[in-house]
Amino acid sequence: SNDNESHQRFESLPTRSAHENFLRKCIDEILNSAVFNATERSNKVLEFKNPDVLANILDLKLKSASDSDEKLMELLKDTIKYSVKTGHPYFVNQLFSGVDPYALIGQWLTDALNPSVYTYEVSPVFTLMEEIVLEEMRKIVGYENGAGDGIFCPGGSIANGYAISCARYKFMPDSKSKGLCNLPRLVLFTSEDSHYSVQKLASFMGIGSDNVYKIKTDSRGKLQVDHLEMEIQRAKSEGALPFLVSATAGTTVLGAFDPLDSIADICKKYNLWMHVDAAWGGGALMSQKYRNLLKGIERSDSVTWNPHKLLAAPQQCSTFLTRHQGILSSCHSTNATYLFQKDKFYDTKYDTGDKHIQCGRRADVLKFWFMWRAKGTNGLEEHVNRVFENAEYFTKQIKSRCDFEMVLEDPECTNISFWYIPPSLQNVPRDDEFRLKIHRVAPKIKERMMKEGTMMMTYQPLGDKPNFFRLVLQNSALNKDDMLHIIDEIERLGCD
Ligand code: ABU
Repeated sequence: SNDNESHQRFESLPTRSAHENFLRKCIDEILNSAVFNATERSNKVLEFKNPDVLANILDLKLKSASDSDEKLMELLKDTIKYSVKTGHPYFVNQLFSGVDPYALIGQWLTDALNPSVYTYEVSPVFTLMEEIVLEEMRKIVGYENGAGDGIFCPGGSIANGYAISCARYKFMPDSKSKGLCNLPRLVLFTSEDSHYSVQKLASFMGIGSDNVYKIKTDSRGKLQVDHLEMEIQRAKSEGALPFLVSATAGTTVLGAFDPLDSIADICKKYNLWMHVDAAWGGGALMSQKYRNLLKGIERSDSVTWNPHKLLAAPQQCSTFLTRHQGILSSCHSTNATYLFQKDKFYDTKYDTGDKHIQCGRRADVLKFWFMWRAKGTNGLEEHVNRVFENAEYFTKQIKSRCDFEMVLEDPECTNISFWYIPPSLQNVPRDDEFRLKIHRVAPKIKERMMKEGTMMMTYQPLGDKPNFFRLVLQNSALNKDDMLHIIDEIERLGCD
């Protein structure tokens, strides 16, 4: 019986060769199906099934008895088959995509070594590697000699939370021990187009979402500095304590870059912590041609920069950088004596884990470092230039077609927002009925592309704008023919 088999299997653990055989077969399958076939243009991006149907197809239930290697291989194949192929050139749905072979090996090596980066004793290589990479990133941001501090953390939202935490600590160091009682009402400022995590983390940290003052954006999606100043003055007149401005370099939907130099002037004038959420647009710093988009970032107190976005490192690879040496540690350390013993035989300043709010932590640095070494800084610059050039080419092409309309006439980053106007709506008055109908076009085309599995591109409304598509490019394996294919595919799917 199955129960007997699993019992025997448990008692006599498979030999190294049995393990090796299984691992090699799995790795071959993953390479073939999840990497190479998954990125073939002629293959589908996804095999969509509704949740109730997929739940019936997949054998997900956990059991008392163990599964055979053959069964496990079947499960592995099903997992690949029904997962979205985010490395596929026509997965242009999100702020990440692509498969870099070197980064993938770095990712796999991370999993093979399975470290946790909190102490030097268990992660000697990764501790040093993190310091090197973070210092280089700070230099690229423009902090003098790369001085300051930084961490790899789980996602841009958490990195933005670190900014709020460090800024609060800088102005109210007692908050670490005393908590929120006796604090004045703290207010932070961010644009209405900034990432939702700023508000989420402000709530999470007890600042409160009402104390996140949303600053208006202009027609290009950039924070309006005069409104920022008015809101700072309003907060002060209310008796609140303004403490942080979270600017954005590359907004999530429109890809707008806030005017960082002007925001830095305001932060200096009112003595506020300046954070730049460059989770998305930070990659542009690698390019001499495009880094000017972030001019002024070198004056910031802190930066969120996710290499898993524009630089196309695998998920996830997210950093928080600050010019303030030691603040992460002062703000977050608790000196757990079971882990961060001060009487170790090596220099315990390399036990960097206590400056994080996490304890166990993946070595997300390795895949990025390995990819960086494989491409060189010049290769990363070429990658960035390539995705920007594709974005410019795509924009030029849709501007030349009468069935597309731009949301932003001249997008700054590699997200391009546009409406597709199907033939049935091309010669109708632009009234409320038109708006209602155009609002339904992108969801319908999205449904068709997902059901056919040919492409994935997201859509959203924004403010009073009806649903529009957002193409996102960060995979430098795409070329001009792909840009034309994507446009043709929207026309094919929406031609009625
Ligand atoms: N910060 C996550 C962005 C998700 C997306 O719109 O692709």
